[in-house]
Amino acid sequence: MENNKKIIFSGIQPSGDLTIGNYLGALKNWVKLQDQYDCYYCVVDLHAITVRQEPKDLRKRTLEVLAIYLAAGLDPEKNTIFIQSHVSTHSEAAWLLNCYTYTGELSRMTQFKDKSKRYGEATVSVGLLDYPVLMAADILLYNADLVPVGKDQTQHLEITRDIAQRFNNLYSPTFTIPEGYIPEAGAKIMDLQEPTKKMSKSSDNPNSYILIMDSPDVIRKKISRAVTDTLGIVKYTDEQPGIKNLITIVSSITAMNPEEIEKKYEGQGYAQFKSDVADIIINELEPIQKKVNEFLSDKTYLESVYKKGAEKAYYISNKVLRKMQKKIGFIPKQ
Ligand code: AQP
Repeated sequence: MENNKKIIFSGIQPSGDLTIGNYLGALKNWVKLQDQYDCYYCVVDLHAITVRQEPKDLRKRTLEVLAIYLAAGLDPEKNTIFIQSHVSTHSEAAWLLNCYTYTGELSRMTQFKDKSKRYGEATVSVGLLDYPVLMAADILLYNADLVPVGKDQTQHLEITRDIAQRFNNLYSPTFTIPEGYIPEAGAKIMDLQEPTKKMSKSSDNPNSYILIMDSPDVIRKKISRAVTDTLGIVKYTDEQPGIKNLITIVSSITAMNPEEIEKKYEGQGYAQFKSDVADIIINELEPIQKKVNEFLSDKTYLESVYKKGAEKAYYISNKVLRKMQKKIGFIPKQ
């Protein structure tokens, strides 16, 4: 369906169980965009295998992530929701774009440097180095105008823009040059144990994150163990990164601003605040968890969603892929 809405592309890797970082930083905002934009939301399983995945876990998580997209409120009638590996144009376009990307550009990426350090240089795959090129293919194949990204992903978006410009200059205008889209309520949620680091689903320490599917008891325990400080004042300041992070979480769930939250807990210690933070998270997640479980028990429905999404995504992206092939000088199939 052609329309004049701006196009958005985004995705989450099924590389671990999703955290409230993924929910508050990405999903909750995606839901707000679905009426205003033409959105493509993808479960990026091809990206997930840039680090080793257990096949049965990957299979299970891919469906779980899809169920979470739906449970969080993404409507498959309004958005194109699909699984990346079902749409072969992504891998094909990534190969082509590889030939317009320099190894120097890729080896400078912070995520590549961080993950290579973490997993050990000897086991770093070419796929991990190539991650940004696949991401460029994802975005450029749909001529996305906007890409909602967290701060951690802005470098990758820059490289997407560089690759697109390079291709456009070499041949003729082919790709829309995408812009980053940082939503107003786009919070960055930090690690509960090391609040100067971002909360990450692949962290080795389960106390560092809250999963979307964590039970109320687990959420209470993790919040009560969250690192704070000895000042005893609920204040939104860089000097108290742990408390600041908890305020950010409350603020992005309740829409109360940090000043209102500070005021509410004036003169109280951290115990009451932490107990309320846990309740707020539990209340937000409980209905989503219930829906996730309902979706997961209806595999036929999930299948119908991802099949329909992949068909539409293939149709749109194949047009752009063919344009790329033609400009490069490949002989058309028919
Ligand atoms: N802590 C966070 N705060 C705000 N937003 C976050 N996102 C992730 N963590 C936070 C946003 O979620 C989207 C999808 O992320 P991804 O799964 O593609 O990869 P990621 O950003 O690398 O997320 P993780 O959890 O840290 O994954 P791993 O550990 O596998 O690398 C993005 O929009 C991201 O900004």
